[in-house]
Amino acid sequence: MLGLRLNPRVISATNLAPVMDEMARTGAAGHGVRRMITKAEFLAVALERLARVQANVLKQEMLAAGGDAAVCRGICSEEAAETNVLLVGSRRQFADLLARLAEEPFDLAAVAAEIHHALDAHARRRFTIRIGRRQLAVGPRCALVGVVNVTPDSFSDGGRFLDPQTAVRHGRRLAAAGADILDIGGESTRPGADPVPEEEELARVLPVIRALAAEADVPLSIDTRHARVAREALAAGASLVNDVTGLTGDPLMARTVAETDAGLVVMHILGDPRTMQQDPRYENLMADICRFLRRGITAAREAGVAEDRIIIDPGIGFGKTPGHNVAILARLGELRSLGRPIMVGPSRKRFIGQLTGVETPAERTLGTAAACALAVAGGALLLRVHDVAEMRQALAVASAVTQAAEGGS
Ligand code: HH2
Repeated sequence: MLGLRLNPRVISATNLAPVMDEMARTGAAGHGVRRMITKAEFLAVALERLARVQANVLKQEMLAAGGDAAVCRGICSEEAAETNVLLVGSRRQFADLLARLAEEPFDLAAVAAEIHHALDAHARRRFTIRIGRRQLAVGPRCALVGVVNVTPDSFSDGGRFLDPQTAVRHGRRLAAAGADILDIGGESTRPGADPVPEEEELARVLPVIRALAAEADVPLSIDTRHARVAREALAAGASLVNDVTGLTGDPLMARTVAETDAGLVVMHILGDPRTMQQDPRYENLMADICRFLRRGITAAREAGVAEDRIIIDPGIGFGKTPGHNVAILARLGELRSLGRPIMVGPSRKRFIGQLTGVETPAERTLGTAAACALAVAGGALLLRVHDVAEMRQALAVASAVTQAAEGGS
């Protein structure tokens, strides 16, 4: 039930914890509070490409439930064959709508099931991610993924950790500073970067993975687009594959992950690293990212990757203008509709330089902390960062405030 057909997205929801608190202070009975809270939570759900008859019945039923629905103007007069739909209402009104749709023909029970799944997924705050033989619990606590770039040309630390021993020392330091995962990469995916031959990528990452696997007590992730590199890195001790192509690159990647018990990061990218920053355009930014990630999750599951091993990532900077990156952070919560934990990697990226005027990537730590804190407020549960100790501090505050606002399960 991944909603590939309608690509449903829950657009907004109010913070419930303060409302619950104030209701309880009135002395109202517990069951009364639970009933009333469903009226206090306001939701908007976007659906794509509904057939005319479905859209018309859906609108009628949402109006009957006390909510409202926007559809394309020509849909009643039969000028349009299909339409996108935006439903707005309280959680109670959505529950009423779903009950009504279950009785309707025209495959509306299936539409109801997709909306139901997206609403449930959006409300979820805790996940246990399976990564190899380990389990990582996230929500409300956020996990930090420390970056170990064994490359000569990464945008922020290229060349600093190319020597394996230096890279291992760096990984050790990040783990000691509180990294929950170390993400090791041997190919820069910065805008305009040239691909690296697989042999070279392997020669860079394998010694580092072997050494860290022997001593570090944290799961190791391999940041690669290549199934062969992923396979050999997993054999050397990694247990998570971070595929920045979201399974659209190497056709063997999904099967490679499925054949092991590794976790998988499905990241959104528009185009490929060489060309991705040449005038990136979206029809509907969040809908397009959401659809891409749904396809990635579906491809992973069809290849045999268990759902509880999958993490999603909107891919900050991968085929995005600064405006796109800011909009993604502002609307990150919509990706909760997919029901998988969200990872975000804003660390030191160019949009932070453009917003702050700070030219040197390594000096963008404070801008990164702000981006990470806001990502957490939007629902991120894993942050991929270069500066682990500093971000641990920022996240401690951001997680506490977010939890106080949301409560939630
Ligand atoms: N960003 C980079 C690389 N890998 N993976 C995920 N899942 N999400 C990201 O945002 C992400 C990523 C780019 O950062 P970095 O590794 O520091 O640079 P480079 O690609 O130049 O090595």
